[in-house]
Amino acid sequence: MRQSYQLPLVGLLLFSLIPRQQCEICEVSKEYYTALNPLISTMINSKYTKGIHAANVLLSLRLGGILNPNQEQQLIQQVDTAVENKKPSLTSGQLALAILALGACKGPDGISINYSELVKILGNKYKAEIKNMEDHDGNPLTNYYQLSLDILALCLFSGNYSITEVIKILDPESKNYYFHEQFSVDTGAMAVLALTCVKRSITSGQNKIDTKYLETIDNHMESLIAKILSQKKENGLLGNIYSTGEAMQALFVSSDYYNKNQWDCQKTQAIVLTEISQGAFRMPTAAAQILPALMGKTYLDINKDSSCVYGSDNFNISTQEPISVTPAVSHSQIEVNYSVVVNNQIDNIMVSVADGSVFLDVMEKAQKENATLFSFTVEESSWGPYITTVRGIKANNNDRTYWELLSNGKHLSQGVGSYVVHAGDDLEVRWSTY
Ligand code: CBY
Repeated sequence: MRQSYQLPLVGLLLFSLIPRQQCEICEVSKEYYTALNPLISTMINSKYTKGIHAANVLLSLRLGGILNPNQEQQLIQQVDTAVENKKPSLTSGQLALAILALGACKGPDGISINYSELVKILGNKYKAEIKNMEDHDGNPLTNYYQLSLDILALCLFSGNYSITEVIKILDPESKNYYFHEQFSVDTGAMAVLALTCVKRSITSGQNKIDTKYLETIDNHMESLIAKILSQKKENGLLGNIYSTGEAMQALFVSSDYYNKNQWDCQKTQAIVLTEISQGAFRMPTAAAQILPALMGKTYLDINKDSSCVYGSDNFNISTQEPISVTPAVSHSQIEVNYSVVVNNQIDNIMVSVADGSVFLDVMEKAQKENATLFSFTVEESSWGPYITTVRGIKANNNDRTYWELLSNGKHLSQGVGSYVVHAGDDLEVRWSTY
């Protein structure tokens, strides 16, 4: 064999010997991309009143290479304007998500984003989260899902953060991974993505001193992955349907930390595809959080220096009927029981609402009938309305309190704007500690 033929072979051999960060990705094959159309039309047709809530959608569509430059520009504008107008009032995670979305890839030209300024502000918001933990019994201003988004964005966009602090914060034993003693798969998954970024930056970096942290990071990841896998359900879901997409991303980037037989990616993918066809992802944010994993992408593919991909021909978006967010409300009325529970005090009322109504409609009806007992306030979140106060009692992250939603005694996995009530339901908002 002549030398010129041998060279590529030698190269291939050497390449296979280089230790790689293990990535085991299962993605929907292109022939089945039509199954993803409902997600894409939900996202493209979503009309967010607050631009910042579009960040998740923008990030997801850019990672998937789905938009054309025109659609992309519109969404960028929306997110960018929201960031500029609202900078001081954004939570750390909202800003982190906006940075990830705006810098997901390098666009053709258009508006240039001043990352360094935004990343500096994020660094300050992240510091404020840690300060709050010091002052309030380890409780951040927001939550660990957002702190992980912060670390991920600071890590991917060369912001300032201390590795020792990250290791301390993201310790798998922290109470902040749990709500009602239940491990939050969404939170754990985001922490794994953040830790993976930090780990990669240490291994590819110049600073050899930092390599001493690798072992602790490995231990954290191994433990978090075990906790995520312990929430694997018989049908393949990881946590619930809304945490599965991000958990898949975490498992894609960390196959070094579990055995192949511990997770059947195809099974998880199959149940998600079934749920898509049954309309489980009508919320744009829900659609945005599941899509990357189905296309074999993760938030670690974000790279502000690599060119964006546009308008995949595999999708035929324009002809798609948008899925309406609110299910059809019929004229027939149903009766439900609604109660507000504070410690041992229960106040309840029977209300009748149109069939197909959501939890929020019930609360509004109850408020109309008795404003003293059933008054409440909501805030718009990227997952729809979020109850902040009931009868003037306010949720507070410093003491881990919130208004919990239940139906027939069971904790709901949907918010007030999306949970469709059934005749005879026993609905409850309960003053709880998570
Ligand atoms: N995002 C965040 O900051 C939210 C992070 C998150 C882990 C999030 C779930 C996961 C995600 N993928 O976005 C989260 N929820 C948190 C942290 C919280 C807490 C918020 C307060 C805090 N410390 O920041 C808290 C109080 C424990 C919480 N979620 C409450 C609730 C209930 C809201 C009730 C209300 N007052 O309106 C509710 C409805 C549960 C209940 N039965 O009371 C709830 N959450 C649900 C259902 C959800 C899921 C939403 C699913 C859906 N289809 O609507 C969720 C995806 C999410 C949003 N919560 Co929380 C979790 C899941 O089921 N997989 C970052 C920011 C930039 O956007």
